[in-house]
Amino acid sequence: MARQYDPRLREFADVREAAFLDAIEKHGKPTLAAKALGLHHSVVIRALDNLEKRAAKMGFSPRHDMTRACPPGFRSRGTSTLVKGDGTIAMQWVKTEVDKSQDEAILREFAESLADGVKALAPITPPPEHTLSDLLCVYPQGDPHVGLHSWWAEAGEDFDLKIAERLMCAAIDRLVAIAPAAETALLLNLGDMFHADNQKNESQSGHKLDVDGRWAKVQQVGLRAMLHCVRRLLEKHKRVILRINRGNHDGHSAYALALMISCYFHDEPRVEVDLSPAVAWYFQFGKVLMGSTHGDTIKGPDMLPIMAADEPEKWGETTHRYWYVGHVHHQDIKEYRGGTVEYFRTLAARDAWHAGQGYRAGRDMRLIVHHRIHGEIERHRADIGMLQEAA
Ligand SMILES: [Mn+2]
Repeated sequence: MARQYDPRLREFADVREAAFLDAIEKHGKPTLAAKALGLHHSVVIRALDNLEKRAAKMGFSPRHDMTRACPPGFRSRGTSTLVKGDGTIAMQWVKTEVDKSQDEAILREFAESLADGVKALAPITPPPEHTLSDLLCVYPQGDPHVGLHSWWAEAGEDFDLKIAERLMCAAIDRLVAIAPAAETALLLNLGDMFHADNQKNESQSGHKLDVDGRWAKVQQVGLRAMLHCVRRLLEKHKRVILRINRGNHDGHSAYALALMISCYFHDEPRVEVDLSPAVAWYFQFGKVLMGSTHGDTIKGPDMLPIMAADEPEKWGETTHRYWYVGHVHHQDIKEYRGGTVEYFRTLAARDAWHAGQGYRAGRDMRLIVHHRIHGEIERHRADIGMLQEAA
């Protein structure tokens, strides 16, 4: 008589064994099933014998009255059956033990799940197909102050780590969406990326700061937000330049952040992270020369003469000159002989101290588009209200 296989064995079968069980059900006998599959019958029988042995280890062997399978991670250590005089079962003990052979698999799966959210170097973003080589998009990030904590009842506005990250990302999302397909983009952080430079939660001059989260956590959020911004720019622009100016709040952390991002994009030639530690930074694009600094050391009226002194050749080659500056948290553009100096607003809320001092500036982020010959030709704006609605 042909061997019978219990259909409940499917629960323990792999794909191949399940196919053998299906074929036996269809053709009646293992020999016929093997023939239909083009295999020798010993192959099918050996595979299903193995399946029965494996199921028995798990406590399932109906031919031996073992029908209580063990939970995952356990295996049967044996069963004791009390059989009555008429042959029926009066009682059965199913003894289980931890299946050590599955320990490693379970641990491995757990270890892999730990790494779910972790990515190593930057994934490659495919470059955009068409870009305009005469255009440059500048995305100035005015004083993000990641880590600042404000309470609306005291400061009139709420601000914390989550809000900071959401606003930075939403602003870039909106501005990149409306940006022209310029070949080159400059992500220009104007300083004070971080509210506090260390665990002491003090400014460089020793003033106590209102900080949300531990320093390490703030660093992680800042890095994550900046990586989002760079990757978003890579979708639209062929070449992305990142400059992070150091501010009066983050003299050390700002530079560490630039280093981290340069390592992250080590294998991505489309990203250039500027690692100059200089306070004044210059960038030439055709007839356009721009300078950037946080603004706590050099003052506006001195900036254009300093540019001419620092970069006499670039000064001579260009006709459109701009300074992009942060620090004051409000909008201010002034034209001087030779160029303009522009201070930018921030997306960050004011803290309790600034609220008390009467600071009430608007909050937004800009995108400024330059032409290689004609200088600034258009600009766009993401207002805080739009970003709060979108979030
Ligand atoms: Mn600031």
